[in-house]
Amino acid sequence: ITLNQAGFYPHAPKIAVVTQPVKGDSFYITPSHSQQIVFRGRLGAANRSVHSSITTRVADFSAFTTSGDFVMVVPGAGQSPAFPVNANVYHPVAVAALKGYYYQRSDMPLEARFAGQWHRPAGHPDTAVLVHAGAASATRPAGTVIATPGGWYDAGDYNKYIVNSGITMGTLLSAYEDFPDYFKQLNTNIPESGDALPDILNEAVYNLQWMLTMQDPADGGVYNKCTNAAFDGMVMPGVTKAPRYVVQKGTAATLDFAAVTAQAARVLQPFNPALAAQCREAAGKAWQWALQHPALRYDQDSLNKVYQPAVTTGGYGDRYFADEWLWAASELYITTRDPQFFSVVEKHIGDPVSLPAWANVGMLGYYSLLRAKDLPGSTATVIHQIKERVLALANQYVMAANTSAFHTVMGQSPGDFTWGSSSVAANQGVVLLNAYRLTRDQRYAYAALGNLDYLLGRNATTYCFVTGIGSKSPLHPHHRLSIADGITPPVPGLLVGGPNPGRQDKSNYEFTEPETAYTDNAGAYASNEIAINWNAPLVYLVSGIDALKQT
Ligand code: 9MR
Repeated sequence: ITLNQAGFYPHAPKIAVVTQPVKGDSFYITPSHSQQIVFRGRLGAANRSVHSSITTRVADFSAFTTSGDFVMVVPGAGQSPAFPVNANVYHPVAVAALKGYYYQRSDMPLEARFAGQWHRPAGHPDTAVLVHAGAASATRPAGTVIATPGGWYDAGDYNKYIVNSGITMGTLLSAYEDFPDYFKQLNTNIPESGDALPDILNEAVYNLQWMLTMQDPADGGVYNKCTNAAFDGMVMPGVTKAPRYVVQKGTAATLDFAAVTAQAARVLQPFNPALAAQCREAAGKAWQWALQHPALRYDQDSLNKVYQPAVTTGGYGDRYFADEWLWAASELYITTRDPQFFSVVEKHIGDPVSLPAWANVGMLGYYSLLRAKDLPGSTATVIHQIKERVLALANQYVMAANTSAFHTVMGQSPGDFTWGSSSVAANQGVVLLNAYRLTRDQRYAYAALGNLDYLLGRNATTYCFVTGIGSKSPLHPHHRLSIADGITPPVPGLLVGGPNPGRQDKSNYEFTEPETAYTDNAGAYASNEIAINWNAPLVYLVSGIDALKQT
């Protein structure tokens, strides 16, 4: 019996999904510490999943609105894990998901008063990083030493990638821009808590300060990443002293940087005008560099044929830049109101736009344009078109949820189960919350909630995909910190990648169908790693839902 292990709101849809055959039609709910039946319901018709050989029966108990701790019993199928029903069930998830970034901080010690049992020394200082041969320029020849400290580790590895920071920061800054009052109250107990900035911005500024160091002041271009030549072993960060490098600048990194710094400039303006001004200037310089290098790919394999040492860490080597142009132009336009940027938005308005992913960021520009206040009337036609597109996608999602075996939007297309599939579910939820904000049509909010249900347990694997949350969550994520720290529970608040039938890690998977190809094994990096770009839409989704329940 799979369900959202974090629990349910008293007055929202509540669905459990039974994944084994049962003869009867009935289910009931009891308090977790008594046999008294407090709700009885009927299972829905059998529904064969299109992503596995599982046949499901839906147990809809939305009509049950009592707060407390409960279990569901399905005669013939046993009972569910205990789950709470109350108005705050997702708040701890929202706090944990944002706090997850603190644990990824690279260059500062994590103190026990903030990190609890996961306290640890600082990791990589990155105060003396080499300019890689493939990144050499006139002012910075190969081997030049630069400082590029701070920022979050990307994932289970200890490298810092601008492209992936881009979508992550854009998503977090958008969460703040969409729910500012909520985030002004949200305290994650980090060293900066209690200062003038909301903690989501404190956390984002930590990574922003690093991103700013990745821009070459001579020309405005931005290095693709700060990295080891090869992945570190499964050790604590900073234990190995392998040289660190910045590698070739690229158009995706530079435009993502421009988008993030442009957005940060307007978000930070009320809190830190000096940093905001620095960001605005950095964004402009990055844009200028991109105009000079409109389609320069970071092509690691080709670079490795020419330059030493070979770099074999994550590539994030996007080759299609129209969406980065759209996103950067959108953010720069909103922040500066300079019409040159809007003309680039208009140029790309006919481009296909799909769900956000690290290589697909156009939608982030859409979100910002839809949110922006007081845009000139001349933009109205374009904004209208964008709104129609977001709503069309959301409508397609809502329709899919009603018929799918787990009653989720997730899985509406076979491609949903890919590397980082959890972020697909989370980003679909973000699309839906944007549609809800545009229309206040509750169907969108409920469909978003359905994908949160998916992430927190109502799925074919029976796992809640966020470490430390619920009754069954990953214990062995592919996360060097969690593996090497000697602490039994993994670092909490981290969203694992989720089912991925590609299984590129070649680990042993007990289940291999699209929606079951997940294994809680530390070697299974293709389904059980964590990553900053996956946690960000989780932060948006769960915080947005927690924020909207008031309204
Ligand atoms: O999330 C990335 C996924 O879309 C790619 O298919 C995969 C292979 O290139 O890489 C993933 O990103 C990894 C990055 O390259 C290195 N750090 C860990 C990331 C998550 O697995």
